[in-house]
Amino acid sequence: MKKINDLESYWMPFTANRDFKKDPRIVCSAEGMYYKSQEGNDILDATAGLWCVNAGHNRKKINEAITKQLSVLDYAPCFQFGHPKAFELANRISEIFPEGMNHVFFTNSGSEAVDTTLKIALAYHRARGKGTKTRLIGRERGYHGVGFGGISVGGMPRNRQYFGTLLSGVDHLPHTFDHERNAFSRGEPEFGEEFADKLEDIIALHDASTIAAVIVEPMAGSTGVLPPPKGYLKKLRSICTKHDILLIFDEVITGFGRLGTATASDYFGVVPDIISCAKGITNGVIPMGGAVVKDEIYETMLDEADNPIELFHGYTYSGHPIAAAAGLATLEIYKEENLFERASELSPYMEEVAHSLKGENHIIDIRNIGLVASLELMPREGAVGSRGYELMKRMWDKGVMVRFTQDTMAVTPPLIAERKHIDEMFDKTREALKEIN
Ligand code: PXG
Repeated sequence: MKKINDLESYWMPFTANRDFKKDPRIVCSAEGMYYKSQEGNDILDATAGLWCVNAGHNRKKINEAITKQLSVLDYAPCFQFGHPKAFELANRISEIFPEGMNHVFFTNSGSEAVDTTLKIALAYHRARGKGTKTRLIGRERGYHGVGFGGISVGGMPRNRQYFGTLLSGVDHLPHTFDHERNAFSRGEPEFGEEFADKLEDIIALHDASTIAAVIVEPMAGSTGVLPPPKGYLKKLRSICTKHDILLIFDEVITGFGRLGTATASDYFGVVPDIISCAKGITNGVIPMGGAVVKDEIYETMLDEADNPIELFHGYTYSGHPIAAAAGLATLEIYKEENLFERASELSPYMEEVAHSLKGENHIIDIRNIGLVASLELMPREGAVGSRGYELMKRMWDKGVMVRFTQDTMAVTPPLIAERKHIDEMFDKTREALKEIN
């Protein structure tokens, strides 16, 4: 009989299961900026969970809102019926999202939020008599979750190569990473606005009458933190407008304060047509996501759709009352504690500390924007990712949780972080860098 230990049954996501189960890293509780490991060690959360616990762990206000909601209304369908909290949360999100984006379609995750934005874009063009506009344009090195829509427009090869032919009618912009010209940039890199011109080439090839939407992360996160070059997003916006193509910002990471503003759209002063969000919407406590659309899209769908049900799309748990209650409490915390401003105030400090690691062992680039910093290590010959993986494990042993994509480390702490936490993260990184070959 196969020997099964008590870790074997759980097939862990995006994890080297074999390696993990030999030497597991398990957390059992969390408070504020710290997890507690199974062994009882404090583990500083340098990743806000997975870019989601923006208000820090174990927030009483959220816990109480959830507990209260459970005893008032545990579940209610949102197909053809409704409940107050979903409407209330949509209103609160509209207030902090860009002007003129006042309609929210709820999902349960970022992946679902992304697929929802793509479906809305297609249905919208069709409703307004432009049913030939069906192509979707993503970007190399883009991450848009793991649904078939998201991996089709996404540009991380491993997330695509195992899964067949994906959606047809998809093309990709080039990524904006330009190590030679932009290494060790602070904030938006100086060079690369012209990468947006490639959109004109794609449009010339396919014709605008066949293109529904362009989807990009305003700041690419999962692929190793790539802030957009100066002027790049504005250029994408103006090309999309010129050709009647919708611009979708995937703000699953950037939404709710990561750059020190409610949205990256706010931060960069560029307003897309649709925004996907998730993660920080509920502080990661209860799964939830959303697609937020411009008024014109919602109104066109309601006026022009060929059926009283304007959009044949939705999830059993869209607008779930417990998630909505968690979302409302989370947004209140962000507001009461000025957490977005706080992140903005802390980010120059994090920038300084992060860039002070220039010259350390293995470091070939350092990037940052908002409360995000990344350190890129020189990959080992023939073993891309192995140095990063080892550093991540070292950091765990030193009591800091960090995320690596191959050899790039991302530091994305909760927005409640203080200077001492930033110091701890980077001091331990400096130490660990000296210890690995
Ligand atoms: N879009 C973007 C831009 C994301 O970053 C998703 C969609 C998918 O969200 P869900 O909720 O379906 O996972 C994401 C998720 C990392 C990391 O280490 C990032 C994500 C998830 C897990 C790890 O960078 N982002």
